[in-house]
Amino acid sequence: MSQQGYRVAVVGATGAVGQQMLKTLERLEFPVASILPLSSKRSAGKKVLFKGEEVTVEEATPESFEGVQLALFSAGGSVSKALAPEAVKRGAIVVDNTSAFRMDPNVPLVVPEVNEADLKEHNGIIANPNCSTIQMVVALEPIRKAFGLNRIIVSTYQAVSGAGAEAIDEMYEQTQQVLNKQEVKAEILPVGGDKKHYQIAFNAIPQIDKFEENGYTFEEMKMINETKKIMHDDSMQVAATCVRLPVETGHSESVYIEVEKTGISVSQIKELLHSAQGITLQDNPSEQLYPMATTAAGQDDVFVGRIRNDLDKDNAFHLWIVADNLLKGAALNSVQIAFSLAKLGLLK
Ligand code: L14
Repeated sequence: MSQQGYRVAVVGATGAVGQQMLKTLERLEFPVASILPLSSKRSAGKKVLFKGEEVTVEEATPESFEGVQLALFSAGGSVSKALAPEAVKRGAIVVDNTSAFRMDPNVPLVVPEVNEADLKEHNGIIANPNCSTIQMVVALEPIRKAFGLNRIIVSTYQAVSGAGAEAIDEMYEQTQQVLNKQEVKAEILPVGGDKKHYQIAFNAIPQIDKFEENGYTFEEMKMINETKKIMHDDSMQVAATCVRLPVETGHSESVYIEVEKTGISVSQIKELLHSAQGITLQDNPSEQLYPMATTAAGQDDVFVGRIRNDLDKDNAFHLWIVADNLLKGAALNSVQIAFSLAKLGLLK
């Protein structure tokens, strides 16, 4: 680190997550000596704001990373696959927010509240987990540590901003089209690259990312595989159903868990989560207090509420978990990884 900090590149700087990365670096005062916003050729030349200054976005090439110490990637998996190794070759540490390297056994997959120590095993690239995975493991790790965790069944209610800035525009345009009684145009959601597109306005779509052979979507399999990797437990039973809603920002999750210990009470779980790092407990039915996307949006914490005992199974519980998918689900977690790397002496 030079006296003032690190040279930091943000790849995908004009995107929904890239924009939040710049804002979060600034807001949390990460030691940035100089910022390098990078993008595809298409967005190069645009300006982004960093610490009150306009900075011109450059096209990302292998040579862009000369002299860069930290590179935050969020420009899609193919960009990461092509350029992250180039950045590492030139001495940068990469924090990658795509699914390109997450399940690579040589790449730590990190949520600092859960498995910060895994960073020590890095080989230049650190993967930032999927947004839905991050908020779930933050909320469940204190429970797993204290009581053991045998099984997770999750259904998600995911915001459109996870699919990018263009998907947000599509939702608003469709909403206007419905209100104006015009024909609704669907060109992006559920998945940009898939064959069919469906209206998201006033709808709920049970598809996020493409389908795999086994009938699950990639998003669902990401949640399943990433959770086991982050929690270091391949034998944990995990199932997921991922659904897109017409919410701009904030993923919600209905989560069923079975803990290992018997005789655990709801108030014990509440007590744990109340004092846990990065979690805000919002759970008071008599006051109608519970987490919602609209109140979690713009916040750093993961919000947990609606904690109940299962009525048929003694060691089972239901929870409702909400977080800002662009912040803790993406940009904030990446910046927290950067802080952890600096703290552990892993950033040169
Ligand atoms: O795996 O469309 O990081 O909401 C997270 C957002 C995949 C797409 C990931 C979405 C992405 C997803």
